[in-house]
Amino acid sequence: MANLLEGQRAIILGLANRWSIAAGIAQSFRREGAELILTYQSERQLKAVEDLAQELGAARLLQCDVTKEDEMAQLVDTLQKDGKPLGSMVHSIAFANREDLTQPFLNTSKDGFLLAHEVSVYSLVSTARALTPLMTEGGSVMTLSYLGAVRAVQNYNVMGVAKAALESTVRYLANELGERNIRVNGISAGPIKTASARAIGDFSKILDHVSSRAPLRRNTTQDEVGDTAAFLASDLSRGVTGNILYVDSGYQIVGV
Ligand code: NAD
Ligand code: IMJ
Repeated sequence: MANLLEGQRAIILGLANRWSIAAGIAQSFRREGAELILTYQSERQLKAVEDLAQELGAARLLQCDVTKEDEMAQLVDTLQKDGKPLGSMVHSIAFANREDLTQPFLNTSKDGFLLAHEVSVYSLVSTARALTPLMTEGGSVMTLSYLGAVRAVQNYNVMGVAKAALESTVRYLANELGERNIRVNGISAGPIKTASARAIGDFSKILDHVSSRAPLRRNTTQDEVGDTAAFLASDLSRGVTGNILYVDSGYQIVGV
């Protein structure tokens, strides 16, 4: 079969290092022939992502902190000047204050609640508003979610509430953007040891718990998420929008 994304321009937001889910997605997209535009949050990630972007054969590597309007405007300006239509956009960004992922949920501060929602949810709305005008031939928008959106997962707390809002955002955006032939979906990934996960205590226990109970009896990998993302970016998924696809070894379906 021909490469799924041959000739497609794709932007992937949220690359921090080679363990990032965004890196797994970039690798799948590249293998399928996409032209890659990668973004990272700040200078802090620059060294790690520079080498990675080169390895991945990225066409562009741009800085974009989603809380900074000038950086968002600069990003859109750069892509507009390239004058090529965008085929897909991947949103792989989340943040909450560490204390809000360790303390009781009841103690979540208003600032912490708003920060988590600004970075992890509102940014899907703002990036979609900024970038979908470049999807002049239709397109595919996707974001990353987690089971904590629909279950009470220990310590996930305010991030779970934010992911619930993110999944709802997927449905509202899908409903509006459908008339421009732009599809919007979410991938709910099983636990993966990335920088955002490593910071969580006992993460190895979570991985062992899931891999012993999931139907596939193993943990999820970045490349499994990457290949589902490639499907969502491709014409193979042309009839799929407003959905959350679980890439979690089947863990989500299991009961006691
Ligand atoms: P990661 O740390 O590699 O990626 C998170 C990214 O968010 C980083 O690149 C970080 O720079 C970026 N980010 C944070 N604040 C930002 C801001 N203000 N502006 C721009 N970027 C910002 O970790 P990851 O696990 O690859 O996370 C990617 C996505 O996958 C997140 O939405 C996360 O919730 C989701 N997810 C992760 C897992 C897991 O177990 N690792 C499971 C399901 C879903
Ligand atoms: C995160 C916290 C608590 C439980 C968790 C996670 N479980 C999993 C994650 C069970 C799988 C990872 N995950 C799905 C995330 O979305 C992580 C988001 C995140 C992580 C951090 C750590 C460092 C920090 N802020 C963060 N903000 C968001 O300071």
